Amino acid sequence: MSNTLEPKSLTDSHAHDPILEPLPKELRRHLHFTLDSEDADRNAYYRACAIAVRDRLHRDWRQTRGRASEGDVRRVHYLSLEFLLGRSLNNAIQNIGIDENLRNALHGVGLDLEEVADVEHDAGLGNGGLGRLAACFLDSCANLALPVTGYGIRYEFGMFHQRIEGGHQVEAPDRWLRNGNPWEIERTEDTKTIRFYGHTERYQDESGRPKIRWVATHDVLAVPFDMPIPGYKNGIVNTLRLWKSTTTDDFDLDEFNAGSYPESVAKKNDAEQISMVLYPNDSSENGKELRLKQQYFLVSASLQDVLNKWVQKHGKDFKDFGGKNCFQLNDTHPACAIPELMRLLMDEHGLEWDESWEIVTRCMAYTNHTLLPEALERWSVQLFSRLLPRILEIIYEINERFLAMVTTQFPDDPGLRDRVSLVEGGHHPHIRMAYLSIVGSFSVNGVAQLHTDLLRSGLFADFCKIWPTKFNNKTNGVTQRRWLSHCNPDLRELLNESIGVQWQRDFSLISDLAPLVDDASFRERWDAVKLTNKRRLSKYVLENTGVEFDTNAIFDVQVKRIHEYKRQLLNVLHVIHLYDRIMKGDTADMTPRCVLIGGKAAPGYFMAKLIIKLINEVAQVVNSDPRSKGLLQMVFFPNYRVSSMEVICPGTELSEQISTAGKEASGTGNMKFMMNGALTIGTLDGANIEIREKAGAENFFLFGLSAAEVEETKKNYCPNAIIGEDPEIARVMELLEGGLFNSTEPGIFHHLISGLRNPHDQWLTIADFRSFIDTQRQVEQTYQDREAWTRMSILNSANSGWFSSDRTIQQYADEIWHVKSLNQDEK
Ligand code: 26V
Repeated sequence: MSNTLEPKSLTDSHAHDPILEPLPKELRRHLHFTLDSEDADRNAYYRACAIAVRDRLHRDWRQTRGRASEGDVRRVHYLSLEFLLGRSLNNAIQNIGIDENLRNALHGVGLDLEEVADVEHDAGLGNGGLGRLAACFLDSCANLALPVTGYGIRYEFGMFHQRIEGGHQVEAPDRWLRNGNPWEIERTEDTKTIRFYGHTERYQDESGRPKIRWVATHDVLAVPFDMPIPGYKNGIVNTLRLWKSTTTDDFDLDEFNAGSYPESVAKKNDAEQISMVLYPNDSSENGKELRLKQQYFLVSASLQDVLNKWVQKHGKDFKDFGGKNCFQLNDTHPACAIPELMRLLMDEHGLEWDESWEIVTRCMAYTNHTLLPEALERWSVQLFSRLLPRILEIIYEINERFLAMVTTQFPDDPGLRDRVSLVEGGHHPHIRMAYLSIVGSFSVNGVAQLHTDLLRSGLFADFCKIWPTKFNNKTNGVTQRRWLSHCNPDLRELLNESIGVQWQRDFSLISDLAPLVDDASFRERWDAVKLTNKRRLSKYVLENTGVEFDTNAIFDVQVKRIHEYKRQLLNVLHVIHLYDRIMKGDTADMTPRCVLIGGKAAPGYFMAKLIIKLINEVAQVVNSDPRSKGLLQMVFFPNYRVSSMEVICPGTELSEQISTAGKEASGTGNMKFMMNGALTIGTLDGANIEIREKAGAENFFLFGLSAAEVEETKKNYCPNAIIGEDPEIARVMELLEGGLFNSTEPGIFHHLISGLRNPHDQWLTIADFRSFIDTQRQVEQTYQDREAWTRMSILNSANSGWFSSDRTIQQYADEIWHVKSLNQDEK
């Protein structure tokens, strides 16, 4: 059973505060008193459960806070504009080991735990990979008992809800807080004031030193809400602190006194807008003022929080601040932390430039998550000077001093200065946030080996010449507790029985699975688990799309944000090819296949939305043709989110990781599928390369151009020639161009088609199509050899130990943060 870990583990009795009653009694008490609920339905019970579980985390939460501050240990603050947490109930009860207790308590009142847990709305405070990574990292930090606090924004509206109407994506607001959030605790006593606008002025302090102050500002309040992050049966509960914006009390006093009460109340809206909505964009930067406000709001509130606590303990002695604190910047979004910490130290705490800079560059570390030029943040100087005048002055000074250093140290490279300047010149100068992040940090890391190599040799080559040792790799990982143990309970039980239960804490132990490939009865059980998960997925697909997947077919899945570089279009072209084979009657050795594609498109991303439309139209044609029966089905899964992946990944057999090589920084969905025994069809991109290395090349379906070949091919790319010479590809284009999938809406796919045929197509879809078709054929053949497939599946899981975020976080802790486990002595 999952809750029979070693003695140090928390059973319910350990989690049991002396002032708490047994669970069934607590549930009744919360229904009756806390919620005053007349109904005893699953909604009411979900809330009662959540409160009861939160109560059980409480004592450890307080103790963890105490231990981290008492010991004067080095601490980490993970700054991120996104934390894509998903649901908390199941995660919390598993981590503190009360899952069976709660199941029984609910059973006693005629309810099913799964049904009750299903009431919880996902906390969708992120777009995709970057935000989900932050959530997996928090889980791993708690598991490893590291003193790490997450800092983010408590968006009122998370990632939008996606519906499909007439094949098109329709966005609706995500009011995830509508029924309240039982996991958060508001801490008004830690409220901070954040400044915007105004101007700076020079003055002399009491001792006659020249100083600068930022005046005539419009201030906003930041109120923190804390969420508990429980470790896995280790007595640790860390904190995610999310800031909500609100108006200052004195903000509108003049207007208020002048009798304009409604106007002064209306201003409240301005302030509250800052934390109102998550930007649903994960590539193109649009320079919106509100977005920069969000970034500075998060950074200023979080830094003030850390500094206030420091001053309470150490007074104005900042000598050791850099030695005891580390800020990890999740991409450049919180890059203002660099000038803001300079400002706070100099303007608020009286330090000089040099000592402040010494502190800042000792405690900032930056993670880059993308090579796509359009996703690199640049902010107009004009906007900066209006919104954050003091911060801009500091950035200018950082730049001046940096460029002076460059000129002295690299006299032989006169062009270097301009190339590395934090300010991009021209008529409308901009601040390059990635460059600011590099200059202000002691560590810069990429998120997979290839990605880090490409950063070193390409985007950041000049900086690598200046500071070669700053750059390092930390290949991403995912938490096996959510992405295997919780989401795949049947596999969890099979693993527990076969290799013991410790893999949930130490995932390197999953390698103990490998010898079991030769055990026929184990393989049979492995297949049985997969079948159960395929049935569960099939039911879920039916409920959400109206299409019933045939569980005899191979389940082929691509779920992720919709983006041209991720090439969902290549996947669709392959489905069209299979459909063509069906129409031609070329089906003798065809393996039945169910294709699922899911993901959200940024609301302003025209091509991505068109791809969604095409997927829906192809699905419609394929599914309604009786000739496809038993051979091919396809769906677009609507509103793909964390909780849908929890059903999708256990039931998947083939994981599609088909981005143009050199474009996907890492990928993390690829790791979730691997753990759950799916085989990957993929390019040599991001972490796929490491997945293939660990799984063994013979257990991975590789296709397509490498990153280096992509660059070569671009020099002389003729998609029309490839199409002309390959009848199967030509036929796919013919079906697409002939209007088979848009018979009532002529011409709508014109932009997709001309993109494919364009010699400047950056994504080289046609270049990789033949190789993709051939490799998919190999997939089909392998699948027909059931034993071979099962062996490959087991070996993929067995070799996925490296992709636990526990491993990633241990590397951050050892190599960047230099922090130790709070449970060190007990180890
Ligand atoms: C960029 C922007 C720019 C416009 C405003 C909103 C916004 C929000 C997020 C982003 C960052 C996108 C970068 C990103 O999500 N990268 C993904 O990071 C994953 C975790 O490291 C990685 O696995 C994926 O390969 C990478 O695409």
